[in-house]
Amino acid sequence: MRIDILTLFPEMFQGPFNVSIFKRAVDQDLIEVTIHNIRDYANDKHHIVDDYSYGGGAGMILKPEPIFKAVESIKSDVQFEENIKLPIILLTPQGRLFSQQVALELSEYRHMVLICGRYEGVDERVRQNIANDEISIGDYVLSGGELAAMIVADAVVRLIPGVLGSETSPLDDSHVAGLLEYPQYTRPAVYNEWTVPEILLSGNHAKIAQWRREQAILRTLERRPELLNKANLTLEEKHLVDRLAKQFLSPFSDNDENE
Ligand code: 6GU
Repeated sequence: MRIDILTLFPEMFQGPFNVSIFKRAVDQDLIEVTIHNIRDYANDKHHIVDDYSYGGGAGMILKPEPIFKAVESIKSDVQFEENIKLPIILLTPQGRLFSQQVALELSEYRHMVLICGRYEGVDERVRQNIANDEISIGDYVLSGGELAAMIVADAVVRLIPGVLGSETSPLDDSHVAGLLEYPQYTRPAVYNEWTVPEILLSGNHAKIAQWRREQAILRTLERRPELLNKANLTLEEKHLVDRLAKQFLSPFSDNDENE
């Protein structure tokens, strides 16, 4: 996958993209990331990228021309084909909410462009005529889209086949199955008198798988019960949820197993 990122602060991307999984993906040519400084596409002498808001009000607005020029340059660079959709995504608190589902959707593309908004906003014509998608990473306000772009890129890149080692499947991740992850332990089996659940040491793989599934369901029920509505649960697991909900979550529960 090719990822082009438009930003006023290219240096912000140096850290996260040069370590670990991301770096390995670049080194193995599984992804190609190009960071573009929006300022380089401003043609005027002073490379001005922002201006006052029409109608007044505090704060500067990102101008449309440099962003338009940067995107045009990327399109011509890759011999943009009209009939292949190229996601051109504006990172903004007004966008659709990012999720594992959105990451999965984006990981199917061969190329994506991320535009990092800054200052008080971006000229509306960028939304209307240049971007074809807008993404927010949550209901809070960041100083700019850069951190959001890194988060989107990270979540998408690790879903590209070959990026994670063969042992780790992204399909086991939290949220993929609609559940939070089960508790995990490594050696030592006893640390400060804190023990690892015995079943994990039993070697009984079927029992372990069942325990993990139940723990994932229980944890999701305790922390993010709304996720259970979308999780793919068997009928048996739905009954388990009902039982657990009664047992652990209801203040009126009498813990009657035979109910
Ligand atoms: Cl994508 N940008 C900014 N500036 N703030 C955000 C965001 C994006 N997502 C959540 N908050």
